[in-house]
Amino acid sequence: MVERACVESIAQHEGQQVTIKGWLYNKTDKGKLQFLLVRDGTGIIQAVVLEDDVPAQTFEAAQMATQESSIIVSGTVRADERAPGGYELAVTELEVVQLAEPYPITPKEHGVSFLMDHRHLWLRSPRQQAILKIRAEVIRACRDYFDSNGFTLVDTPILTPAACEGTSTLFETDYFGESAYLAQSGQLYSEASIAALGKVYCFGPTFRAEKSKTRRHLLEFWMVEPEMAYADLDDCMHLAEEFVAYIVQSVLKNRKAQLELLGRDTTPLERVEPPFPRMTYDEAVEILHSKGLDFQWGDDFGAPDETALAEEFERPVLVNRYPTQVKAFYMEPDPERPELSLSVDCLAPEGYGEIIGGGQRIADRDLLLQRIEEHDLPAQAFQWYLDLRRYGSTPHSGFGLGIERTVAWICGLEHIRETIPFPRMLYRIYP
Ligand code: NSS
Repeated sequence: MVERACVESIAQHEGQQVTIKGWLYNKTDKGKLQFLLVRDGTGIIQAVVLEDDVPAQTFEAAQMATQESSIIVSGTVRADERAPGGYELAVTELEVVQLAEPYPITPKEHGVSFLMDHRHLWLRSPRQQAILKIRAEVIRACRDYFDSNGFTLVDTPILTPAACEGTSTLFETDYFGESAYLAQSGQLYSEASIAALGKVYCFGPTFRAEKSKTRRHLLEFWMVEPEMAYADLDDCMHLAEEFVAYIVQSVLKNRKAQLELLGRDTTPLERVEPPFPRMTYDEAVEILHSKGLDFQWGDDFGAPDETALAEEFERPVLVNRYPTQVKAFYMEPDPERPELSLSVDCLAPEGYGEIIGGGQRIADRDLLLQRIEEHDLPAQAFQWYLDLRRYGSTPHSGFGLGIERTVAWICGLEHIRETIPFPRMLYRIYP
């Protein structure tokens, strides 16, 4: 039996006979020589089929194999400087498992809408593979950070009776005759869990019926949300900077090859170390005005404003104390200036903008009820949430980090659609 190998670790097999199971990425026909580029999910290797070295049948199979055919190749691994990756396979056997039909995605340029229609195939391209690997590393780093810093994972529900982040982006569904909504955030349930566990995080898909098409918005995205009892806004900002830096450093360390494949300049990422610069909303508005932007105090920042602010710094910046009116109902007011909330957004540099939103939550039941009413939310659906302020309420804080925006920034992508295997966007639910 020939040992099965994967391309990623092919160097360990130099001089040995191995089998690689994968797909034909590309082929160069040189008459008596066929150069097959075989990919197996871990990398791409050149497999050389020489007519004189193999049975006629094997050579014919190599000649016939089409782009993306599933193939199994066996042969000897040899070092060759000219081969991409430094090693090639001198083929002795080749089996075509399935002969692929003419593949729709060719090396020529395709339009975005064509690629999106073929997302199930587009995922196979080296660039998409690299992004998916970085995404997986970002998620691994998120879990690793919280798991090793005293946070307990809690899984919060997807079907919920009420809104967390405003009623305008709710996805409604029928729950046996009652209305239910897909979760916009797990936060409210994490807040319940901290009284049991102290420090928790939830991680899962979240849903928002965003009616605008932008390069930063998805209708389904993944969010990781830590929540801490006995923690104020400063604790929250401290956690955010440590956490973001950990994610970036993990990707730099473990996904160097993928960043390189994407052509990502890693210099700005290498600077992502705590502490991050901090500024208040008021200071941010001054910066916008000094840059000549027409911004009204009291509004929320739009994408161009965030870009202008983030440009001022080389590291992510923590903008805090937004006006209460632009933030969600649960934000604790600043005791010194109640028109402001103890909220924080983390804006990524290089024009990427908000990747984190969070802050300190209202601890007092009466104020929370007042806010629920002011926001026209159905108080009935929030009784359990109000209960948390009746039985051992504490100052507490947390935030949510959007995985896709973080991946877009770290990878240096122009649009969020490439950061998730199957993006859900306005008017697109296929494939
Ligand atoms: O609305 S957030 O600012 N905050 C929350 O949902 C809080 N409930 C989180 C918490 O405190 N536990 O969203 C948080 C992040 C935001 O900074 C983005 O990175 C991401 O979630 N986000 C999105 N990513 C992609 N697409 C859309 N539509 C989107 N909305 C938010």
